[in-house]
Amino acid sequence: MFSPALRRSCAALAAVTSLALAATACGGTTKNSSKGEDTAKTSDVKADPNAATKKGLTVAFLPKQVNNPYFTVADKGGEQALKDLGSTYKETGPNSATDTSGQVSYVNTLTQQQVDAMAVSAQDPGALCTALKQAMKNGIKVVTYDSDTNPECRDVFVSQASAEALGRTQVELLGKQLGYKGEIAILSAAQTATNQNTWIEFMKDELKKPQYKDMKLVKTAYGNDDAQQSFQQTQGLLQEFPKLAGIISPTTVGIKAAAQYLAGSKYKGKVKLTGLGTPNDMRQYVKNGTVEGFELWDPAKLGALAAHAAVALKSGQITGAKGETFKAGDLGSFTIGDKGVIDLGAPTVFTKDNIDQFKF
Ligand code: RAM
Repeated sequence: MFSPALRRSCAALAAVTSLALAATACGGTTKNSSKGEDTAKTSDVKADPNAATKKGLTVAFLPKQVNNPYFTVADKGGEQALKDLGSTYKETGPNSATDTSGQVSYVNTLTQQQVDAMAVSAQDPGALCTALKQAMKNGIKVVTYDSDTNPECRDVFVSQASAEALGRTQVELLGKQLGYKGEIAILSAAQTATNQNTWIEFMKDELKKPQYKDMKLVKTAYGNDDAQQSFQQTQGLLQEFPKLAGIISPTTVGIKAAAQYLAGSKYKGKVKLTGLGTPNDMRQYVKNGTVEGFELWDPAKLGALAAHAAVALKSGQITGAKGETFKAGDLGSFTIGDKGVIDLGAPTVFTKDNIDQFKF
């Protein structure tokens, strides 16, 4: 749409002036003809599924948190896929899962650097929106993966699995382990995390079904995807609710810390724990009887799918509209669903019977 020189000056202008001024001067707003709204997305452009896959692109991964082993694995998947596609990978991001302003700064820096696309796991659904819209106005494709923003702030969201299925199945797993009885708590990540909050809404809805009438959610605690805070929050839950029967922790950092606390306490094997964890983190707790079962998707495949989606967008094979399909290498073909969501597939439940088959 813009010449490289104009794009460069627009990005430079955005860096030194107010975003609104830069947007006006660069005329970056595209009309969404179907809705008659101003949008940063180029939704009037048609996808060409047969367009050649572009090479030599730079795709940046911006996870919620860089020192979280889950994102290390996910982003490595993205790196490998980009290598296979002949493009370049880079990763940048905050150390803490509650540093939303840090994430905003990283988005702005990537915009100034004029990457071709970015894959972002958002700490908050709205906080990154102004920065991401500015990126899209500069021709950068925006993929959210793992944790979404509001839909208008990105081109597509690469989701680990259906959010509804993830929320409901975690309650089912705990229900079975508890004989459908007792007080339960949730140990989540950051209070603003889009992915955890969406799953928790479905958990609450699942708990309304008759089979859960004797299970009561007494509290949702937040460990902020920090090992120490998550450990302390688990300890706090058991002090506050001495009759607590079970915990769901829909975060790899949270479930590991909760397992560590339970394993060293009198509650080991008595208070049930499930949620979302990596097999590598949880293996010892499954083997020592602290945890019976939990679930997750393959994070490397999630990262790889995000990379493929970014390159397909930049190549013009997809625009983010419902019904468009694209190929993602060994992962197969994917179709974009409602609100630009692409689902990776069904998660795996890990127990002592299968955990040794999984090495991530
Ligand atoms: C943590 C993060 C991530 C989530 C996983 C399950 O690593 O919160 O966003 O998807 O857990």
